Amino acid sequence: MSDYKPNSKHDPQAKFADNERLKTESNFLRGTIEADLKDQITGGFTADNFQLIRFHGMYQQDDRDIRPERAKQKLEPLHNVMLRARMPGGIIKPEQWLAIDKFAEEKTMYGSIRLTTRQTFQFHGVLKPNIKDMHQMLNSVGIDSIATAGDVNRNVLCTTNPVESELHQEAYEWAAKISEHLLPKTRAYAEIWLNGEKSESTEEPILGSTYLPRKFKTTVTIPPNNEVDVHANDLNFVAIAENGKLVGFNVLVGGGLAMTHGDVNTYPRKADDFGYVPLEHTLAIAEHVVSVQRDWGNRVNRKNAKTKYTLDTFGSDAFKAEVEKRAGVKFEQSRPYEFTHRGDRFGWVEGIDGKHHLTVFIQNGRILDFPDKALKTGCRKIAEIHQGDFRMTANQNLIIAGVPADQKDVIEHLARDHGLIDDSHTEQRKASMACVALPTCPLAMAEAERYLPELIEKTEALLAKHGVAEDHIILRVVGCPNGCGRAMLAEAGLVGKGPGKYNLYLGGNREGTRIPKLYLENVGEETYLNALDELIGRWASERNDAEGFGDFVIRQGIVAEVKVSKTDFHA
Ligand code: SRM
Ligand code: SF4
Repeated sequence: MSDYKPNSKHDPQAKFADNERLKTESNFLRGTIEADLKDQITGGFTADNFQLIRFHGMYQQDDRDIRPERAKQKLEPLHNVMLRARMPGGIIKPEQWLAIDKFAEEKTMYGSIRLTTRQTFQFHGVLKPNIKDMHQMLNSVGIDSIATAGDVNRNVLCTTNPVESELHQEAYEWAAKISEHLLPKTRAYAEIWLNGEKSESTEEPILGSTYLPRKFKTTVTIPPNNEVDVHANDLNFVAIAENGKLVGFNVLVGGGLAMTHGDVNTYPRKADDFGYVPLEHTLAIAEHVVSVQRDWGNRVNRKNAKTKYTLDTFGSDAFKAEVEKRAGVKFEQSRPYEFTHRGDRFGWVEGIDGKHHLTVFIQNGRILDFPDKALKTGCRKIAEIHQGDFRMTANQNLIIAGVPADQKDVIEHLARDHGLIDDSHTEQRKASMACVALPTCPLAMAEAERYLPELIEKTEALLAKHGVAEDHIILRVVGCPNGCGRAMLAEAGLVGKGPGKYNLYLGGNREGTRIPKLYLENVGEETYLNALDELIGRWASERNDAEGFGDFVIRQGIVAEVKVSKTDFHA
């Protein structure tokens, strides 16, 4: 179990965070969720259960647009839950799609399926009486939502690359194995949501009885595509292949993007390269990166509890040596690899197995029947006839994968008829991303998803004005500094500060290997668009061949490069 030495490197006087108490007292994540579920007086979950349902993949929310009106009427907020499914590698079968489509349509307040930046989907607006049915529906088609939130290892990402099918299949299998290996062992989920037999408390040999100090994120990545944004993750297995066969992984530890406005002890940070391990050590390494973080991570201050801070507190070398000691494995010298891009490859591609794969752009990942585009109906109609599978990308898009040649035409027709293929989308639109933010996210300080379409149009106009309409900037907007839309790896990232007010960060690169730096603080649209207008103008006329916007602003010294986050990010 955990050999966490209270505060050895952290504040020796401080008390543990309250989340530690609630995990300890939760009886392995059971709490009193079942009793709460029967309580009709409130639509919400009370006391510790509000946090504990997260470990089961749900967050309590309410629609912030209608909150003031309900308060005026002396009604409690319209409590509901958001559910996030566990989908290692983002692969979902057509029959599963049809089931989630039906549930979204019939039993959620918003009717949408929301693809996330971590290769899964969310339902928003599930009212209490429908929660158990939802889990049972998911279970009936082989989906669960265990550990997609809370202080555990989350949904494991894997590069969606159906083209090199063999390598991808192997990498995907590792993503699924790592996900299983690091899952909580408690039976709480089955007992509460699936009417499973009641059991006594459980052992958590990997996570420990108080689980991890904070959320933990893992990827399996196939270079040269860094679509999963490794530097947003605590633990990354970068695939190394020889003659098209996977032989092992370079292991990158300690990435993460969140910060708190005004708190210089928080910062986005890239992952450190620990070295190469052959395949057979993968699970041991995963287990012991987790176990060291479990035991050394800060359980006093949740704002400094993620692996990135543990590395900066103890030193990356000390952390790595402890992983080697516990796993009984020495990291070898890293094998060479390169990330060259991270966008999705839209349109059709043919895999080495002769199957065809269609990547479609889903703005903000929001699958819904919009007045001008019936995206949800289109996906449903495709699922009704599709013989392959769907893959959700880490850029909130969707791949209709494994299509035999004789079905290509019919799928393309359906996609076009329902707006899933739209040739008018610019490169800029396809390179832009936002987090959910308002109205469902309780932490949003400014709009993101609802603002993105307008911002894209304005950015497209600036590119056109400077004669570079065919080019793009990796542009990301987030409603607060938690950074769920990964603005802290964008070439231009807007981070919400207050209604209509953002910080503008510049200088990430196209490969996703550089953290951007603050350029403008707490400004409104006019100010940041004027700044972008000037900088895009300079970029268009002064850039080197094919130089990305982020590289340009660094080369020109418009912002300083962030090399070591701890010292450079706030300097
Ligand atoms: Fe996130 C919290 C949405 C990816 C960092 N995130 C939230 C919550 C649950 C708000 C809350 O705690 O009540 C948001 C729910 C909004 C809603 O209404 O749906 C939320 N995060 C999302 C999603 C849906 C954004 C999206 O538009 O796709 C992504 C779901 C991923 C998934 O399927 O698991 C999402 N969140 C991320 C990422 C990006 C990534 O992982 O690639 C990050 C930054 C990377 C990182 O972790 O450093 C991210 N979310 C956070 C944080 C800050 C964590 C920290 O280190 O301090 C929070 C707040 C927290 O944990 O306290 C948060
Ligand atoms: Fe909510 Fe902030 Fe995450 Fe956006 S970045 S979804 S506003 S927590």
